[in-house]
Amino acid sequence: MALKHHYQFCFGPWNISEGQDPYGPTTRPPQSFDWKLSALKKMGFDAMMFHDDDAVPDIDSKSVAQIRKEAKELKKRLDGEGIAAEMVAPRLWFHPNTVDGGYTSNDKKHRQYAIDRSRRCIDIAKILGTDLIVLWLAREGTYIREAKDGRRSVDLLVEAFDAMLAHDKRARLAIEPKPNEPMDHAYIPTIGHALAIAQHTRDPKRVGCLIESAHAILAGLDPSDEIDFACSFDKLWSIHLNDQNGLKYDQDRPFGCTNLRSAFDQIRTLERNQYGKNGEYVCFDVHPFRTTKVEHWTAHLENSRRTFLLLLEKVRSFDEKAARSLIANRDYQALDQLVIEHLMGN
Ligand code: GLO
Ligand code: MG
Repeated sequence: MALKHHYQFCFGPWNISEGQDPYGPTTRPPQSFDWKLSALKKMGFDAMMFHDDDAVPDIDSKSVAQIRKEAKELKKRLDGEGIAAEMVAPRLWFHPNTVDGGYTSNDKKHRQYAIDRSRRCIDIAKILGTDLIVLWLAREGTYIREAKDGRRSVDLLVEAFDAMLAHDKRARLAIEPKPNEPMDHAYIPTIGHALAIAQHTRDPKRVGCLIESAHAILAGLDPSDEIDFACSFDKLWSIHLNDQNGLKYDQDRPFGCTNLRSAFDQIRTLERNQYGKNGEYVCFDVHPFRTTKVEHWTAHLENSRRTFLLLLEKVRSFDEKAARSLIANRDYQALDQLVIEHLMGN
């Protein structure tokens, strides 16, 4: 019998990627947005994540009126398919104006571009029926420490967040921290930083966070601790589950691929915090391996969800009573083995 649960799943069009890396070209042909949307539906996912220019392609060449018109058309299509938009994120890392960062660029005109584009992103989100704006602050950092003034960058980030909060009184900003890549160092590397900067804004209640497993690992942190920390502030508004093998380039491996025990801990923490009960989604920010053939193109998404659900069973069948008594006796050695054997099916 299928496991009863309340989780709703989603992914973004960029998660059906073509295999390009810094050392070589794509290994799979590009697929249309329509194809990706129908793949999502076929696989039975509930929602799609969007960058602003996933929703309205070539956004920079379009007027505000045109952007709104296209967003409305997309909303109609999503409604027709029964697919929700989980969030919209301004893609502030492609355009020449964002080479030196968006909100923290040293060029005033470029900072203005980033804020204007973020406002358009918020307009799109509103039309698509979501109040959630995800801010992965890709280029808000430096390659060399002397290039920017760190203190000023914090002020500039707050200024930009305030402009977004003022633009739409209902919009909520979920900051997605990542310590590095593409930058050497990012200004908001962890959930602690995200929640601290929220307090500086004009409406801290509307600034929360999104945890990505791989990003926490890259920061040398335990993703489940990051989850607990964010949840203790009621600020975990979205999550990107995936996996990461050590401190390397950002790998976006299938959920559970590298560290099953960590994946188990992440779900256990989500369960304990009742994540998803307020409509938050479980998103898989995963990519196919470069070697993946076209006919296996979406397996990483279905597999991530399958692993999630199998581990959810493991979480629910874990002997919490036995764990509690081992904890009471400070027998963490036996607790360790209890977890290991449970995961191995004993
Ligand atoms: C990259 C990020 C990226 C974001 C996405 C949404 O490391 O994880 O995939 O999640 O662009 O803003
Ligand atoms: Mg992500």
